[in-house]
Amino acid sequence: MTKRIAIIGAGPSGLAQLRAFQSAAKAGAEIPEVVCFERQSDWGGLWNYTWRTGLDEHGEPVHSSMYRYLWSNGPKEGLEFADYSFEEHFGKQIGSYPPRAVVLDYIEGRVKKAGVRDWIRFCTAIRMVSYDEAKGTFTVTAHDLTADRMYSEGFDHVIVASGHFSTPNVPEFPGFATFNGRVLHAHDFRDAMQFKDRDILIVGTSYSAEDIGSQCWKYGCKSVTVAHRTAPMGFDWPDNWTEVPILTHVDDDTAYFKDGTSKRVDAIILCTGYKHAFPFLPDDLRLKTRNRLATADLYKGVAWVHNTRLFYLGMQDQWFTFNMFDAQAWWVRDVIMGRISIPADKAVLMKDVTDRVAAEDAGQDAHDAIHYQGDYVKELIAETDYPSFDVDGACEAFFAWKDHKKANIMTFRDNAYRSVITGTMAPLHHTPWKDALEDSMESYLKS
Ligand code: FAD
Ligand code: NA7
Repeated sequence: MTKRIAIIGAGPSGLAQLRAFQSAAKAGAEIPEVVCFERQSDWGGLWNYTWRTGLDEHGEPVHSSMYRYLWSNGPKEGLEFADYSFEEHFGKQIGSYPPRAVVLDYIEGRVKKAGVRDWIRFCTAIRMVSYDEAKGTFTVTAHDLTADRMYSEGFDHVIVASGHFSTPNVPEFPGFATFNGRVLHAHDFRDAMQFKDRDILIVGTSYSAEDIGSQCWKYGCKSVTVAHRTAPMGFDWPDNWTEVPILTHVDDDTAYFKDGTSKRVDAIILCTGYKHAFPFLPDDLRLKTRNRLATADLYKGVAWVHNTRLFYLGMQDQWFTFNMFDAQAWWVRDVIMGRISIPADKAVLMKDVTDRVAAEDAGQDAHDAIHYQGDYVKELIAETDYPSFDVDGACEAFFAWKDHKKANIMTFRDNAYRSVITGTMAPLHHTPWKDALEDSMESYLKS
């Protein structure tokens, strides 16, 4: 009997898995039956922008954390698919920091070409997965949101590709309940124009803090104050930016900080990260991990050590994204197709996890972290037929990007890098990022 595989989520990770199986089929292999369940009405995961916040049209939690005017926050040369270049998709080389719509178009291009859309059941939320030890199979319970019908089916393997930047981590600070301005998490941030001429406070110092603050600055907010718990970001910010220690409390219109200073603000945006959340998984199958490069309990970063018929994709914190998801998806495919075997001894699997954690912890800085994840991508690729590419070259693009950010945080997106897939140099974009207020795909792709 043909094996049945369930993939949960049709974002970049789930789509990588579909492409991995399709490429094996194209090469003449017999592949299992693959069913991908996607809660949203379209593919693309976080890249599928919605104006909605809170609950969607079906009463489901809105998945996307992306916002208008979002441009890639790292160079596209670090994420390019090895089997589908930007040049193949757009018919020419394009700038290095494409806006969201351009990235989504690229993601879609590869899976449209592969013809895997029919493998996806859209508007279908997974409600529960359980494992039958005696049969060695999973029962997956799905909710067809359009027909409002629940049903269960059996699968030999489950691949969780539901993302982990969607369920917000929302700390509370004293006074929030009576603050007269708006308090929101980055997950619900949609349009920087809403903060034009406003004084905003951002809590957090990572990508969301940096980028949402930069968006608000670009679209004309009056001032940006960023409160850090651990350390300031330390970039050379524009004059109307201030970095302060963590918030202690707020009153009706003013935020107070640990160093005794205070600032009147109109809105507080909590850029305080996300939680790995899998409400559809029981305790024995549910990953619990911090947002880090070496996750807990995943052999080779993907196979659930407590039941290696279950896989997770893309659960790491991310320098590498699309090409890392590909490396994982090809590797998982090959385990399922019997081309790679996973050791039976759980102690060996656990040692793999602890070794990865120790190797990440041994790194001193971002440079080491980028190399660490690059090496992980190389390790997986070496075991499959995913087209090998110059991963070290992609690391170089990340290092140059870090330097450009350090030199000027508001102009780093005006740089260009060389593709490690096609070897061609990206063109410099026609308009500096700070002046490119209109960022449709059409305007970005004008040469
Ligand atoms: P997701 O994109 O989150 O997709 C998961 C999918 O699973 C979704 O479609 C969701 O609807 C579905 N799903 C979830 N639960 C269920 C369920 N119960 N049943 C059925 N389906 C379900 N990366 C970059 O490379 N460059 C960037 O510039 C960049 N910017 C980012 C900006 C923001 C604000 C955020 C939050 C992330 C950004 N990322 C960026 C990182 C991002 O994580 C990856 O690019 C990518 O989207 C991860 O893909 P994924 O498929 O693992 O998860
Ligand atoms: P990250 O990268 O997980 O960062 C979370 C930030 O939130 C980080 O600066 C944390 O500070 C801060 N944080 C978390 N909890 C608190 C509390 N309680 N108080 C103050 N500060 C807090 O999330 P991002 O949203 O920035 O990025 C996620 C993805 O979105 C990423 O892949 C990007 O591409 C886009 P800490 O340093 O721990 O003190």
